Amino acid sequence: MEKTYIMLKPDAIKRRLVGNIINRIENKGYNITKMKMFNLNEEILKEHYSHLVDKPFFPELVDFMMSGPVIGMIVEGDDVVVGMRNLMGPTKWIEATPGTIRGDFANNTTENLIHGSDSVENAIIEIKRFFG
Ligand code: DAT
Ligand code: MG
Repeated sequence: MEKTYIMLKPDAIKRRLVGNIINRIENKGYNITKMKMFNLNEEILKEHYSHLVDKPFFPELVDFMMSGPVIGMIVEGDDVVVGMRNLMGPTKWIEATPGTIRGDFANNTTENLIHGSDSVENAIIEIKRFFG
């Protein structure tokens, strides 16, 4: 069964959207097989967002991701990597259509509620990074 790494960002927790988002994942038929709440640090964020370290918004992204706890989870299902990206909606909130998590709840590109691995290859790396 395919696996992906999902992370509910600090805004999802602050806005009390955790239950709503988990409902969507479960309603889709995916299984959450591991889950933990924890705090990120700058070192792990530089690794996790290594493709973005040179972007002007990187400091803002790090501050936001460290502004409160996150919930990391492993989600399993057929084609779950693409399936979860579809449930999440695209990165830019303005492009995310209603019905998606970002489309329904995000109004800011940085604070977009949820992370999901963008490929099967990265899912394996991210699961190892956050669950060992
Ligand atoms: P995604 O989270 O959809 O995989 P990404 O990996 O390109 O997108 O970027 C990681 C996070 O960085 C994204 O969820 C929010 C933030 N981000 C990306 N592009 C941004 C931008 N142009 N301005 C502000 N924040 C941005
Ligand atoms: Mg990404």
